[in-house]
Amino acid sequence: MEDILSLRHSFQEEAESAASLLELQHLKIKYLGKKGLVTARLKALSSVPPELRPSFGKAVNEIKIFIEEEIDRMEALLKQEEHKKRALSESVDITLPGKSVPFGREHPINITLSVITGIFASMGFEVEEGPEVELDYYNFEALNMPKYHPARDMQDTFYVSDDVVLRTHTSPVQIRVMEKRKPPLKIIAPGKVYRCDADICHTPMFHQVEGFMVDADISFSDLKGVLELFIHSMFDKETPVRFRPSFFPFTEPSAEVDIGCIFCSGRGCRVCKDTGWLEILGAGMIHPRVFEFVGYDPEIYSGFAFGMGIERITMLKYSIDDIRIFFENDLRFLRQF
Ligand code: 2NM
Repeated sequence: MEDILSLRHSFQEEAESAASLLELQHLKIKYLGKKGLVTARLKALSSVPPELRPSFGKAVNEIKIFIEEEIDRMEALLKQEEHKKRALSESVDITLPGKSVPFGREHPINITLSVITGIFASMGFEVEEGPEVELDYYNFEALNMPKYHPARDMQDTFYVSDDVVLRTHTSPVQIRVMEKRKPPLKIIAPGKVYRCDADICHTPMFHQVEGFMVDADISFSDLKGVLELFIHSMFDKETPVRFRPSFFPFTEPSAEVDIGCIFCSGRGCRVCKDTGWLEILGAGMIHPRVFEFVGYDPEIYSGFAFGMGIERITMLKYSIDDIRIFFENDLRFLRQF
């Protein structure tokens, strides 16, 4: 009985100094485990003289229950304390200012592109895209620029291999569309184009929107109407528009389209080089030879096409005088749009 009493004392002492759930777990094993101190007493019951057995058995049982209850109680206590400590250390100070996530914004080139696309969409044009790495055939051949044609030199082409180039304009998209589909077609093709050239007016990659309309009986008047409406939506409704004769291998006749200088209202300034006009588009009636390449009968179908540089139009709209700033990703520039 003394043994049981001292067991109770040593347990109580150890229990008091148990400061964590882990220590309590060790204590439980030490006393109640398979090789535990209380378990050993229970096993020893058979070697106790028969007359003492009932009282000894009762005492061992009582201490077993006592230890079990004590451990359960302490476990609950320690769990509560640990929970409190965690809640305190993990608490959030809701008075602190939040961490703000800076918003991204649209690049000025994409802003202009959206405006242009929106204007043509309102006239019923569809948007089509195509590959930037393009076959020589689609970039030149089918656009009436055979090998060794002088117009190819003007375009400063990046060659990938003998018959593969980085597209120098988005016209190859139009060829691919015409090959696949039948008129009537009203399509614009926006995207990146590549020319080996770099100064304040040129970057080796820039953006273009080209477009075309093909059906029976499409005339130069349709070209003028569509482009004038476009220009008057893009710039002021009163902006003067002028068509000048020009040359492109894929159109005949061809024209360059100018608007009255938006900086000096045509009086003459540094931007328009004292001409009073700014060139913003190239256009023309699609060459019959282009129609033959895509399998359209030029006796039945006619159409117009046009092309413009997005950077140039964006520079005019926002008075930007160096094209390279679009691609430097200086946030002080990009945040102004
Ligand atoms: C321009 C100017 C004139 C043009 C022609 C074609 C096609 F594929 F239909 F023949 N697409 N784009 C064109 C015509 C582009 O850019 C200054």
